[in-house]
Amino acid sequence: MSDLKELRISNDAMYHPEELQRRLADEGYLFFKRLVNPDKLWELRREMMSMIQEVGWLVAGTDPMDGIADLDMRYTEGDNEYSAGYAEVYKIENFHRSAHWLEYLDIVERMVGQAIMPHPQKIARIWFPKYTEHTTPKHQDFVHFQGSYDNITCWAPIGDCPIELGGLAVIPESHKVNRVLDHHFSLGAGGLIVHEDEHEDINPVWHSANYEAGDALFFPALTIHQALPNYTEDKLRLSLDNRYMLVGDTVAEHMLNPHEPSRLAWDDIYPHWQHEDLKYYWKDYDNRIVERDLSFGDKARVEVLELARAGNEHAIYALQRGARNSPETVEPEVLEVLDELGIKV
Ligand SMILES: O=C(O)CCC(=O)C(=O)O
Ligand SMILES: [Fe+2]
Repeated sequence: MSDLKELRISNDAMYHPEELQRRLADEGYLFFKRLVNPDKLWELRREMMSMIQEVGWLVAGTDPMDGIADLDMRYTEGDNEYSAGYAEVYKIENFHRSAHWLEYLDIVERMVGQAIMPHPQKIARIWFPKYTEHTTPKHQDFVHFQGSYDNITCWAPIGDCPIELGGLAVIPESHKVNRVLDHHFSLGAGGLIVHEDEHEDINPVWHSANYEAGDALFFPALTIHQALPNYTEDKLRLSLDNRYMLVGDTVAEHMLNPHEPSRLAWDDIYPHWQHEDLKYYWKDYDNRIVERDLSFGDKARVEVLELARAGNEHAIYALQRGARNSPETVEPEVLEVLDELGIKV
C-alpha cells in the first residue's frame, strides 16, 4: 500500500485514563511504543520460534530468533499442516500467559475505564513469506469474536515487525460506523472481507507502523483493519492478537475454547503447563455466555459456491482445500460444484 500513514503514538497519554478513553472513542485505536519491555517479547519469541523450528517450518541450522522460513512448508490457517504445527506452539504456557501481562491488562483497564479480563481464546499468527493471497483481509473483529462491541483487540508483534513483514493496519475512526458491515468471502485468514469503499461514511485512509518488539496496537470490535502482506524473501511474521472484555459483559461461547486452527481442547494443552493459576481462570467470573452467531460464515459459504461456479480461483481453491481437509464432513454442494468444474479433490 503506497499511501500508508503512520499510526499516532499515544505514550504521552498512558497514565491519563480520560485522555485514553477520549482518543479510543474518537480515533478507534490506541498505539503504544514499547508498552512492554522488549526483552519479554524476545524471550517469548525464542520459546515460540524454537518450537516452530522443531516442527520443521524454519530452515534447519539457522538461529530460530531470525525466523528464516522453509519456503517448502508454507501453510496457513485452514491447512491441515498449519494446524499440526500451530498445535505445538499453542501448548506453550508463556504464550497464553503473555495476554495476562500486567502491562496489557493495566492499559486496557485504563482505556475502557472498567474491570477487564482476557478472553480465554488466545491467538498467535505465524505468517509465511510470499504467501500473500492468504493475508488477513480487511474486516471488523466482531464477525469473528462477537460477544460485545466493547471487546478490545490487542495486536502485538513477537519481535520487530517492519512494514514488509506484514504488520497490522487500521482505518482510524472506522468504528464510528457503529454497526457490523456486510462481510464477503475471502481466501485470507478468517475468510471474511469487508469492502470499506462500499460505505460512504468511511474515509479509507490506512495507518500502520514499523513495529518493534514491545509495541502494541489496541482497537475495539468495529474498527476496520487488515494485515499487510509479508513481502520478505524468507522471514516468518510472528504476532499475538488477543482480546479483552469487560468483566460481566457478554462473551460468545467459542471464545472460551482454544483457537480453532489448533484443533486442541484445554485438556490437551494444560498437561504441558507448569502453573495452575491460568487454567480455567474465567470460571471465576460471572460473564454472560451466548451462542456463536453462525450467520457471517453461512453467508460466505453461499457466496463461495457462487464464486466458484463463476470460475473464481480463490473460491475454487477454498472449496478444494475444505474438501481435502475433512473428506468425511464435506457438504454435498461443494462436491457438486467441484464435480461441475471437473476438479478432483
Ligand atoms: O495478524 C493477523 O494477520 C490478523 C490479526 C487481526 O485481524 C486481529 O488482530 O484482529
Ligand atoms: Fe482482526
